[in-house]
Amino acid sequence: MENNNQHYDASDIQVLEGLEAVRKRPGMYIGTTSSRGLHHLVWEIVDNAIDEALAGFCDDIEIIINNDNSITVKDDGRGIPTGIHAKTGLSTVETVYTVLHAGGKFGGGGYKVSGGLHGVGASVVNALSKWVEVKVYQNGKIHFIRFENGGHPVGKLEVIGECSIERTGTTVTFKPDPEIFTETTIYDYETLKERVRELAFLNKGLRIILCDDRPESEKLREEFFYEGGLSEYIKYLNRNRVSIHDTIVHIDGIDSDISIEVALQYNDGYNASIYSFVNNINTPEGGTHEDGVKMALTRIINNYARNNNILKEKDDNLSSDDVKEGLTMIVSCKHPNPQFEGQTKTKLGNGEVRKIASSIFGEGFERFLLENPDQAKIIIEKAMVASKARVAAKKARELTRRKTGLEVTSLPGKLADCSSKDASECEIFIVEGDSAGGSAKSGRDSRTQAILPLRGKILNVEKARLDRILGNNEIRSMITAFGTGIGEEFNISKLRYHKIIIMTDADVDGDHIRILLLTFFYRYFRPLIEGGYIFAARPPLYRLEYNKKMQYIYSDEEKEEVMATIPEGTKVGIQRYKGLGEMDASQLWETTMNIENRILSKITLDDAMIADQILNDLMGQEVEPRKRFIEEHADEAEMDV
Ligand code: 1YM
Repeated sequence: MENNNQHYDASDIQVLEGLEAVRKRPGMYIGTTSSRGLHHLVWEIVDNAIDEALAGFCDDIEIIINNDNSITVKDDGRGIPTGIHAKTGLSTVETVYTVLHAGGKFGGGGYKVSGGLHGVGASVVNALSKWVEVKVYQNGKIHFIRFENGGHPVGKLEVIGECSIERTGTTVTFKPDPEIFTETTIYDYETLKERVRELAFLNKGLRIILCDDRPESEKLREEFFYEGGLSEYIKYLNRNRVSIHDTIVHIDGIDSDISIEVALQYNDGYNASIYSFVNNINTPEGGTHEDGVKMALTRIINNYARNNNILKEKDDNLSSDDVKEGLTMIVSCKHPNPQFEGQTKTKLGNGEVRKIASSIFGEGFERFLLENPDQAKIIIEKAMVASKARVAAKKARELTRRKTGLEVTSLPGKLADCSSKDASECEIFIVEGDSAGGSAKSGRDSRTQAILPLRGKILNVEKARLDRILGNNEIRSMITAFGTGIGEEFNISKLRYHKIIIMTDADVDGDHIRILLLTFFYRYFRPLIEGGYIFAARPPLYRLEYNKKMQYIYSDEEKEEVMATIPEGTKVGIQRYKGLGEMDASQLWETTMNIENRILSKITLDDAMIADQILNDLMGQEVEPRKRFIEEHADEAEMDV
């Protein structure tokens, strides 16, 4: 390798050592080398293009899944600087792609707003790729550099052709290294599409095109461009809901380099759907940006209701829960130096943001109410009704509370509790149907495993308010069994089982029940999901018998794999399990409940969020399309551990 830098040996070695460190511990840089990590690489590159768009130099981004599952990302920005970088003596392009954390520090001016959770940039993608090619269109020339085998440059950045002087931009193609991504190197179009859509909503006016050039995909090409940004996002989220006022409230402002953008609209439902983002990253645990906006929402609604004598002197203030009923809202904050906190580092911690978000949103929302008195009235009426229902719910809730002292409310009759009182070792299986419940009861380890059979369909909590939800027997049994209480009384330290395991049939009805349960947990027991207490059991789909051997199979792919290893001619007995009820107690124990060989999927907030969205998409649909939809999408609401 030739290099003008006199210290070239030392710095060269340093650079390669840096990239080597990424290859040794990829998890530290991209979280995981599973499919999720594979897709993460795309966002690391796309983020650089989005930063260029946010800086005002780029309008179009194109993402292509190529034939060989390599990815091309193109933008029409200024192009990564091509000159020699003073510190490294290498071209800036090479520097950005080989020096860890090289990102914006080299560019100077403007801060980097986008960037994934790990925000580590192009050099990490390079380190984890079989090869990378970068083309920069600048000053009428096409500059090119290629890297191979984890970031080794094949040559220097060189001019390989000419282009029109107007043409500028960066095109990057990378091929993830199968030695790193051992689980899969196949890109999933739908996964990319979800995030691309989100990015387009979050960055109004930015056009993102997604293409799938793989032959089996029949050349998919979709364009995502939302002139209205967050307003269109709200419209999209509310597409299956009935809104109660016409105008989507859309407010934005900047203070001390921190920008806040909020859009909202109320619907006739009872739940709140609030999504917040910092620098285009979802913050499911919320944080100061979300808090500030929620505080202002409650404050402004109460002020307006008092000033207009809708709330009388004797009335209590509307609570934060009251004003959230039926609310769909997105809060997007762009911050030069965000601090992330919380269990999953997805909660904004910067204190100064609370006040800024509250005052920017508060001012805008107050103006909206004053200028739109008809809509203001509808919104406030809704909160008033919610407030009355809250009182009714409180009464209903008392029925589910396990009373203290002499008045001990018994656990639900259907529950077969475990004998251990040490919650950390206790599990509760929520089982679909009485017959499976029976097998589970006789098969279990009764010291640590409790069984709660569910009889009827559980209520769709998207369609009911808390008081009605608490009237549902199946739901009441669960709440009582968990021991935590619900709503304002929720107390996680009273949780009686540290594993809550959903055990449903591997069919459409089972999927439906699981989606209903996940939605219920997502809406009312979110800390249980965040704390990692919720799981789905994975019962086997088949039992194979061949050569006097017996084997349980958990997926169709696994079945294919195993069948391929069995020589033709061999007699194979295949039993397909349609439901848990078909297994006797010892089979159920052996395959699905025994800690030694069972498979559990831990439910993440993402999974639950998807379940909630699936349910929303289903509302109001006929039964048949609903079943079909569940069949197609149920897998999305589950993730493997
Ligand atoms: C397909 C990926 O990387 N676009 C891109 C990257 C950069 C710039 C423009 C850019 C940034 C700046 C100045 C600046 C980057 N530059 C750097 C660095 N698309 C893609 N488009 N001029 C051009 O930040 O000041 C890092 S990324 F560090 F070299 F400036």
